[in-house]
Amino acid sequence: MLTRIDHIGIACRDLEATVDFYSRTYGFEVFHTEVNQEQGVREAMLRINGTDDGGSSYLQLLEPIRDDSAVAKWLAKNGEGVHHIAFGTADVDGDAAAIRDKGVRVLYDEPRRGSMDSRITFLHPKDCHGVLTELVTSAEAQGEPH
Ligand code: CMX
Ligand code: CO
Repeated sequence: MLTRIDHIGIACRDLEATVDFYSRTYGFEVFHTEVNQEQGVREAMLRINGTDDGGSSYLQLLEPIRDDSAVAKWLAKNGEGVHHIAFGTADVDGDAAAIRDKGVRVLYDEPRRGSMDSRITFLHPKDCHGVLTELVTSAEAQGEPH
């Protein structure tokens, strides 16, 4: 079951400048940074709020590290802005399978590693009314009963 907004992914050209904007303008602080080689991004997670299932909601600021990455391709076409939304679930495997059965393309056969040791997969934006949609099971939620 999808129980919360885990994060909103925002594509940017300069991670430090974008972090600085969110920090100066709204007072949001960096909770975590990492490089995800597989996804081809440097990223900063800004924690916005806790959620009633014990998780959190974040902004995920994404700067591409390779020209052939999904975010680089998207930036070249659209410029900076909202790239995807991510829903949180305790069971990314089960939810992805159920959504695939409804005829929505799930991009990965098995969930991959996302921010902060989460497990993630994506739904094709063309099957989701134009919204690239990510499903996330956070590290904390892995192993919880669902
Ligand atoms: N939101 C909405 N539509 C999108 C999109 C996005 N983020 N990215 C691509 N599209 C649309 C394109 O506009 C294009 O539409 P048209 O055919 O109408 O022009 C179509 O989808 C195909 O796009 P493309 O530019 O040719 O790109 P690809 O097909 O090569 O890749 C996708 C699209 C979704 C398969 C790829 O971006 C992907 O695998 N995404 C998942 C991984 C990812 O985004 N990783 C970065 C984030 C990591 C993280 O969150 O941790
Ligand atoms: Co994401």
